[in-house]
Amino acid sequence: MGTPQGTPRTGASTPNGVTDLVTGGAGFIGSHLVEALLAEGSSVVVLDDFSTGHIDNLPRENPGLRVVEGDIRDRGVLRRLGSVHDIDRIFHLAAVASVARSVEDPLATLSVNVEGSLRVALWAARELPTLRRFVFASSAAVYGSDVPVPTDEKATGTPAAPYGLEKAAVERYLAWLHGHVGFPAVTARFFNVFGPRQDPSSPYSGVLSILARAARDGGAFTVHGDGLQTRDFVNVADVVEALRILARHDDAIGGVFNVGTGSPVTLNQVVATVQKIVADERSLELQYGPPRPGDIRRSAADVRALSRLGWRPGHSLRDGLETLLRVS
Ligand code: NAD
Ligand code: UD2
Repeated sequence: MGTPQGTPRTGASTPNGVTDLVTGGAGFIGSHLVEALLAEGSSVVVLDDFSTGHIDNLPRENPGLRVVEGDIRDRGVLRRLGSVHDIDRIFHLAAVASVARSVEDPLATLSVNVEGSLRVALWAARELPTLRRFVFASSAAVYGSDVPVPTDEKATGTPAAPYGLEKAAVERYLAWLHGHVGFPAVTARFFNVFGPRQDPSSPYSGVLSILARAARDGGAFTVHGDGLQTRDFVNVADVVEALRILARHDDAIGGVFNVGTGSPVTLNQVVATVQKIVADERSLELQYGPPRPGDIRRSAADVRALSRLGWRPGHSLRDGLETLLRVS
C-alpha cells in the first residue's frame, strides 16, 4: 500500500527502529506502557477515543509519540494508521474495562471489546504483513469462580460476567488467527492491576484506587463482605515489564500468560497495610457492607509460564501502596 501524499512512513529513524501501536494508550495501564516503550527507544503511536483515558496521562512533548484520537471500530482510522506507519508491534489494550458496565449494557461492551478487538486483529493480519507481535490485554475474569486456585492458564472456568466472556471470545479468535494465518498473537491475562493513574471515580473502579483515595482524603472506605476475599494485586510497573517480555520472546507467540504475582492477599490485609502507612497523618474510616453480587471469593495467578520467560514481580505490595498513596 502506498504512503499518502508522500508522507514518510515512520520506524527506521527511531533510536531502536521499532514502531509500536498501543490501543488504549491514554488509559491507566496503557499510559505506563507508552512511557516504557518510549524509554526503550520505540516510536509509539497511541490510538484512543478518550472514553476513559486522558491526554494528560501521556508525555505529549516526547517527539517519539504520536496520538491519534479515534475508535478501534473505525475502519478508516485503522487504514490510515497502516498507511502512515510501519507498525512492528501492537499492544491492544483498548476496551471498556468494566465488569459492571458489561452487566448493565452487554451489547455496548460486546461491540467495543469483541467486535473492536477483532477489527484491529483482522486489519493487522491483512494489512501489516511484517507485524512481529500482537499482545492482547485479557483478564483473570475469563476464569470465573469454579477453577482451582492458584489458577494456571489451562483452567477452563465460566466467566461470571459478559466482560470475562468478551475477553475469552477475543482470546479464541486470536488462537484461530494464529492457527489459520500464523498471526503473531500473545494473550496476557491480567489479574488485579494497581498503581498511579488508575481512575477511582466509579464504585466499580479497581479497589485499590478507591482505597487509596479514601486514605489520602481521610474518607470512608467500604469493604464489601467480610474482607476475607483474596486477590492477586499486581503492580502496573510489573505488568508493563510482562508486556515487554511477551513482545520480545518469540516463544511466547500463540501463548496465553497469567500476569499476577502468585502471592494473593485478603482485602483485610491490604486495608491493614494502608492503615499502617497513613497512620501518622490521616485516619481511614472503615466500614463493612454486604458482599458484592457476583464477586469471586478467591483469585490468585499461577505465574510459572511467565516466570519461565524471565519475568519476576519487581515491586512488593507495600512499596506499590506507598507509591500510590504518595502520588494519587
Ligand atoms: P482504562 O479504562 O484506563 O484504559 C482503556 C483505554 O481504552 C482508555 O484509554 C479508553 O479511552 C480506551 N478505549 C475504550 N474504548 C475505546 C475504543 N472504542 N476505541 C479506542 N479506545 C478506546 O483501563 P485499564 O485498566 O488501563 O485497562 C487496560 C486493558 O487491560 C483493558 O483491555 C482491560 O480490560 C485490561 N485489564 C485491566 C485490568 C485492571 O485491573 N485494570 C485487569 C485485567 C484486564
Ligand atoms: C475483576 C477482574 C480483574 C479486572 C477487574 C476490572 C477477577 C479475578 N478480576 O476484578 O482482572 O478485570 O475486574 O474491573 O475477575 N471492593 C470493596 N470495596 C470497594 C470496591 C471493591 O470491598 O469499594 C472489593 C470487591 O467487592 C472485590 C475486591 O474488592 O471483592 C476487588 O474488586 P475490584 O472491583 O477491584 O476487582 P475484581 O476482583 O472484581
